[in-house]
Amino acid sequence: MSALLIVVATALPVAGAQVKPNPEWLSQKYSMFIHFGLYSQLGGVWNGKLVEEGYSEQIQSFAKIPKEDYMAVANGFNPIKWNADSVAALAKAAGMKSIVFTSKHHDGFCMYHSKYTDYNIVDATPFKRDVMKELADACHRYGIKFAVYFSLIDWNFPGNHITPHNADDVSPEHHSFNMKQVEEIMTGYGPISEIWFDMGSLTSEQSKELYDLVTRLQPGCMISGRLGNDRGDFSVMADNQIPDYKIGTPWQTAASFFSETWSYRSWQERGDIGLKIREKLSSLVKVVSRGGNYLLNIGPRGDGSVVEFERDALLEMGKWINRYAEAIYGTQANPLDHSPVWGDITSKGGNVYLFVEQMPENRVVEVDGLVGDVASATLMAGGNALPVEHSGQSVRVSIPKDVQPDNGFTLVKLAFNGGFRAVPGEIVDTDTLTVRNAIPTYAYSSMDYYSSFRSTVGYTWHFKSNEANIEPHIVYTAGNEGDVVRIVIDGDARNIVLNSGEKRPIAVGSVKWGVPRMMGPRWELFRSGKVEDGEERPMDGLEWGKPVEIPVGEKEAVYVKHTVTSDREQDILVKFGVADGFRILLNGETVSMRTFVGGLERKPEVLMLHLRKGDNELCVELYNRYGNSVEYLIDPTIPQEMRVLPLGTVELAPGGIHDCSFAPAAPANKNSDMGFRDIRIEL
Ligand code: H79
Repeated sequence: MSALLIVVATALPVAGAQVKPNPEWLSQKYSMFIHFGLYSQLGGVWNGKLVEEGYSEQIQSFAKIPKEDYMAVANGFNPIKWNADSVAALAKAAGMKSIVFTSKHHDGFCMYHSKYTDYNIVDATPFKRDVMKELADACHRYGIKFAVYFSLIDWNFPGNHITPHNADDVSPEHHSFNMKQVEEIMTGYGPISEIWFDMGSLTSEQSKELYDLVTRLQPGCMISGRLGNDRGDFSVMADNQIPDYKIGTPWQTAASFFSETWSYRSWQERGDIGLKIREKLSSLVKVVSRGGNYLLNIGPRGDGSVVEFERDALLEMGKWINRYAEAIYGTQANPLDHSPVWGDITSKGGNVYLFVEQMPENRVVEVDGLVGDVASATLMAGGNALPVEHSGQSVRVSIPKDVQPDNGFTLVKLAFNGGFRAVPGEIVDTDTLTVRNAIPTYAYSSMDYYSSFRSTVGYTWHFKSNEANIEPHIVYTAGNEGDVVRIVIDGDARNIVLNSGEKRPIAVGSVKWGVPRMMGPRWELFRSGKVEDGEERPMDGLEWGKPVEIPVGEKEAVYVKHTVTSDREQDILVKFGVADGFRILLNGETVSMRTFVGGLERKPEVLMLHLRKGDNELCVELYNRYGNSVEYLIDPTIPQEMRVLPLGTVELAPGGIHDCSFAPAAPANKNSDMGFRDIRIEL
């Protein structure tokens, strides 16, 4: 135990100013992404043919352009219309707070003056100007934060090949080249607000080395989750994806103007600009109301000019954003634990901002779950007071008939005297807090681009009680023996070591296990494979509780399947060995999905399986990212008992509704799923 605690103590940040997560980054909300590179010169056309497959910035891959031919494009790359000041000015007018610029994309061509390769804008083109330096300087002049995109794969690096997935390994030579380039970027371009690592599939050490390098050179620089192995400071959703849930850790959605491409495509059908503006504003509002930053991309032409359609849309969006700046910048996510049917919500201080996108038929906008003294409801366009009723926890604002939406939205500001309180939508009314009646705190785990998923890093409950004191107990499985968890009840926080809990048997009926079957190994990115298709064979020689070593290549998965026949509907406890990626499915439903690549302690999981009467299909996916084997271990013969620990006396705050939260006390990693599938708190 003490060893764990020492590790925890050294991982804590040094006292003083908060460096990460960078508060300035968290408040940005809206930024510009720029895809500008050699590919911009081709504009989605090769040898006179439109290249329709894939993104245009990856035209070298999708048009199968020979390396020499692609490199020769540099001889004609002369973006004389590039004007860094006007780009920074555009971002500013658009309401964007930072610019993320492609220093190097997958093609390996550097848009800055790298001293480690001549394949760069200064040494390889007639233009001979460091466009990235010009942009960094312009940003700093205009008060816009400067940030860089950096591809972790590089098709131009000696020995590398183009793959269809871009989730390539990075050789030691290539990694040290990346390290040197990241160092020159971090030291030659002034303060960098974020580094947007992209693609590749790094080893844990490579991810950590890059993380440490950036943090050493620029401690406040936020690092994208696409660095892999759950090492990022902020999570990046898959391209153009907006989560429909709130995320408890810093996150961002990167979006392209057109889903087909990020970089300039000369033949792109752009459609109606008004519709595009509404689409992108709608995305911005969704992202901000869920607590994220929205990064919207432009793809300048090969001559360096900004496409007028994109410029005009950004300027129009900027006017809208400036009209409603108060409801966007410096705000918090929707305080409620649900999104209303009519749109989205942000909040700041004692104010709540309603973004009405689907005007209700009766033009009454209802917010359910806010308690406080409503001072006023104001139509943000024009500032007129609106009729408002407040009863209990429900606020209803009437929108007059003559109010027209502004680019799809009607914005209402609700001001409260002395602040408001958000009432939880779900209140547990049994005396057991379980994973099923919890409100999860989500993060976003990313071993690599494909092996990314919504992870759970904590639970919250709201429960009813009129007692002044309670004596709660925590119930856990043997798999969590030794873990340290943090439980906060009505502000009373305590760290609990899950140690020597009293044993509480669970009743078990008759269960029969069929002959296990095995599928694979087969090449896969974690959780991309379908567990139902694939050839199965009987797995011989498996003994309960004895690890079996299965040879597996890197990025291969094996699946072990069991038919479990139960004489009744019942819960059983089963112990499983884990792997780099670990997923358990019971009757087609995921029971647990975790990765163990971000520094988490690797130990067997004990999971409760809820069997139905009759046959149950259990499938265990073991994904191997590193090394050359996985160990399969399963043991249903472990003692069928939970562990129970008293938490001591907890004083409840006055009032009938109380809060409880649960999380690991010092998670090795903020993004990785925490496990604890079967935790319970008995009140
Ligand atoms: O720079 C942009 C992309 O070029 C880069 N990330 C963003 C910010 C990226 N590289 N690889 N990937 C994203 C993975 C994308 C894979 C796919 Fe597809 C997107 C598979 C299917 C949709 C690309 C587009 C391949 C086929 C169509």
